[in-house]
Amino acid sequence: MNKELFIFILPISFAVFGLLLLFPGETPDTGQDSNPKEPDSHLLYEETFEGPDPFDFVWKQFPENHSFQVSNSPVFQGKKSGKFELRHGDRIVTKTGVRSEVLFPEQFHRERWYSFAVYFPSDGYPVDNDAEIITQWHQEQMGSPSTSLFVENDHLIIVVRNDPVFNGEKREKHDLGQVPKDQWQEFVFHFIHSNDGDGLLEIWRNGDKILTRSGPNIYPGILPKWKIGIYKWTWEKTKTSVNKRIVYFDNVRMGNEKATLEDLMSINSVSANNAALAKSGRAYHAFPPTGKDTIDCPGR
Ligand SMILES: [Ca+2]
Repeated sequence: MNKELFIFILPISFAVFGLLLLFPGETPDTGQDSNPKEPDSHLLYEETFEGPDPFDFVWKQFPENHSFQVSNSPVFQGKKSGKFELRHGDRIVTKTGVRSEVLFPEQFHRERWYSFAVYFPSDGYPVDNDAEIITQWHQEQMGSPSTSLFVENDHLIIVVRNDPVFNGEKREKHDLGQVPKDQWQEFVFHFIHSNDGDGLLEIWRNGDKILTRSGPNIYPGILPKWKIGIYKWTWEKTKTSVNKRIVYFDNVRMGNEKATLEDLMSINSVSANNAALAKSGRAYHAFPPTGKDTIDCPGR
């Protein structure tokens, strides 16, 4: 651009800019919302254990140094996982119960998605003659969790309570099969938390749907808070046949009401998942529900 033309255009440019500031008029519709009300992601929380401060968004209920550590092996994805360890004799850091757990923040919507990959090492998780909870949905001040995933007799068992008669007989149990040892399993839970007939609980394992349960799944009252880790109530008063429990978690996620199964799963199809795991030398195994009803222990 020559100098004369530049000197001619410059004041015109300033004048046009000034007029635009004084009279902005209609902004052309570009089809894009410059102030979106919803974030792009449907995930509210995600913990992969790859960052410097894992679980910085939860209440950590870790009584001892061994209660939680970031681990380099085994890992589900990335280079790190979360190792939860509970030993008989661990201090009690809440009102009751021997536990190494994290408590997620309160939610204000009845529909939520939850997921994690979990690994039970055969040397750190032998068969016990007692039960523990590895994830639960707990309504504050209401005793036993309304929904929880138990391990008892080496089986994974979903327990659902919806009656405020705490620790009573009104429990529904679904046996999800034998505890898979020395392999990663990814579980996805879709809830419509409700004490009424519109309640819903769906569960997938490694992309396969293993439970659909309609109907009430909480006590009347406030919405539950999510917990993962290890909670073993019996150890507060007595021993069991083991004195240590180790469970690894990875890719722990919570999705909002707009989330889908694909948002929660680490790999978006079972076939892709199996292919990826086969390539990495691991393999998923299906454990179809047996329907066996074994559990007879309270928990909170
Ligand atoms: Ca990881």
